[in-house]
Amino acid sequence: LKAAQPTIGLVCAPFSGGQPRPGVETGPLQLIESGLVGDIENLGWKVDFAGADTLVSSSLVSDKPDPDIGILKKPRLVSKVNQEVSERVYKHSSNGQLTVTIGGDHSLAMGTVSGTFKQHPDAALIWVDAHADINTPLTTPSGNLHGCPVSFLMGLPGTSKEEIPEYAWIEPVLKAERLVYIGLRDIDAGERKILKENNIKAFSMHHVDKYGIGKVVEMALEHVGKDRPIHLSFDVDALDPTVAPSTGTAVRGGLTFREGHYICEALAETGRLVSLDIMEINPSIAAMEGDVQQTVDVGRSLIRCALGETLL
Ligand code: 4U7
Ligand code: MN
Ligand code: MN
Ligand code: MN
Repeated sequence: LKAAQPTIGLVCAPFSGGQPRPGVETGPLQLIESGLVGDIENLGWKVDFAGADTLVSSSLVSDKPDPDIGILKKPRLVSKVNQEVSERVYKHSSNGQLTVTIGGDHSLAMGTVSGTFKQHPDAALIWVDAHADINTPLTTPSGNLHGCPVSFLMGLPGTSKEEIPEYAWIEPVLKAERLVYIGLRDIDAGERKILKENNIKAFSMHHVDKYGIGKVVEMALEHVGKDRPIHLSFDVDALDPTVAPSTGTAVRGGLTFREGHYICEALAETGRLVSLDIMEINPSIAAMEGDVQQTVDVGRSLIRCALGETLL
């Protein structure tokens, strides 16, 4: 563990407004109640944690009218919550802490990445997900903002202050060459075009099969530049549904338990991880007994691995 960075800033984000399925807002509390804080302390970190129910803007804004903007659903709520998340993450980050944000739906990455990049403008973003989450207000087929955070962070067409002033606070901090995907297997037509036109590096499940996860992570780090601070945004639906069943947008053919953990371990090994998101655990989704506990346990162990548990 790095002596210069002995504290984890833990941000709890019990939020579901970026997508339609109830329950994902209870993911963070489940992680906390199952022992996440103790896990992190046992690894030798201090934990700076304001509590599990401290995200206030969600309740402040949710009872106000929030009509669709174009096709976008709950656009003001998602914006307000993320502005608050961004401030929280930035505060931890500017105090030299490694930030861990537990969601909640993946629209929350608008806030986490904004907050991280304010402190570390030269950072790289590693996005582990079945989906690219790079739809714009003009391309999204669903209007669900958990499928759009990356486009706002990059300032793609449709996200500018002029086009959508409700999101004027988001700075387009993310350059295409600082972004890399791992685990993709469900991309919309509009997203495919964006990835291509912007030359964004993406390792799909095809590449994981072809090269193996070790080589994929090595190539991913090489692509973004080996010496940069790293923000890892991990959507648990990157994992195969047999590994992480309790999530809202499961897609079969995903990462194995070990492949998911390998990514976290390899990033821990770089010593350059400055921010980590674990997103989209939905404890209300279960086909079988044990699904929720299994998914929460996987979330906890991904976090432990990213914080150095398995480094020898
Ligand atoms: B998640 C989708 F159309 N692309 O935009 C969309 F397939 O954070 C899914 O990765 C987005 O879970 C999934 O709604 C968002 C859809
Ligand atoms: Mn996803
Ligand atoms: Mn996602
Ligand atoms: Mn999802």
